[in-house]
Amino acid sequence: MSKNAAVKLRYFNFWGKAESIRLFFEDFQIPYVEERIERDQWSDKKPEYYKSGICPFGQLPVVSDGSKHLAQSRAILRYYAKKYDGYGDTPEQQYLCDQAAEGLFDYRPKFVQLLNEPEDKFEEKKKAYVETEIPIFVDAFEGLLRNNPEAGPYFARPNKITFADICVFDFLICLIRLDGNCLDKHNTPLLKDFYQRMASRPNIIKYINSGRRPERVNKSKNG
Ligand SMILES: N[C@@H](CCC(=O)N[C@@H](CS)C(=O)NCC(=O)O)C(=O)O
Repeated sequence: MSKNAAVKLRYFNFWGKAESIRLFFEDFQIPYVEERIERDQWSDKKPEYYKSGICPFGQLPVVSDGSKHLAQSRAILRYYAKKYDGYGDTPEQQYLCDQAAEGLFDYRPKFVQLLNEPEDKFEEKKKAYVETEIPIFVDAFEGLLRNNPEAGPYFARPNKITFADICVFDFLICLIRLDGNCLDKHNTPLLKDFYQRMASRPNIIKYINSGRRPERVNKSKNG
């Protein structure tokens, strides 16, 4: 990352809604710097960032790029994806990209709800999530890969990844943290192959091993 990068990502010190953006910047080698805000600093920073226009919705993540402040995690991802060849080449590929990315976001709320469970309930709720929710997700995403072989081994276009692949990979890492065998036990060979390809990308490996990655998935102790 360049110290003089014009792109600055502001978010909390966990993965949350920013980790797909971080992974995208890392994989596509887009130089950026970060401001990671601790939760106890946020009540002071929020009104300041809102009034100054840095946070148009009073929320994070935001990316400051030159004189512009970009909000909404999915809009941010799409913007950089379009700019740096991380979207589809054709309307059909762009559709596949959006289908996977939007489909994925439908599955996130239950995952976040699980992490936000009280600590004493977490193990019990996690067991139920691993048994019922993960199979539903991995089966649906195996189906996307199986039914769109023209894009294989990725979700939107062959040979070159897109932001949708980054988003799915980001979420698969979260699921594997809950159940290390989830890609082995549900008959999802295409999804497993996809995960392994993503996990072996040199820039991804470099980032994951860099020590720069936040430790927590979200603000809760379960994360
Ligand atoms: N739709 C927005 C939601 C952003 C959002 O919910 N941000 C949360 C953190 S994940 C936040 O800023 N919470 C603090 C607050 O609302 O004051 C996006 O995708 O970027």
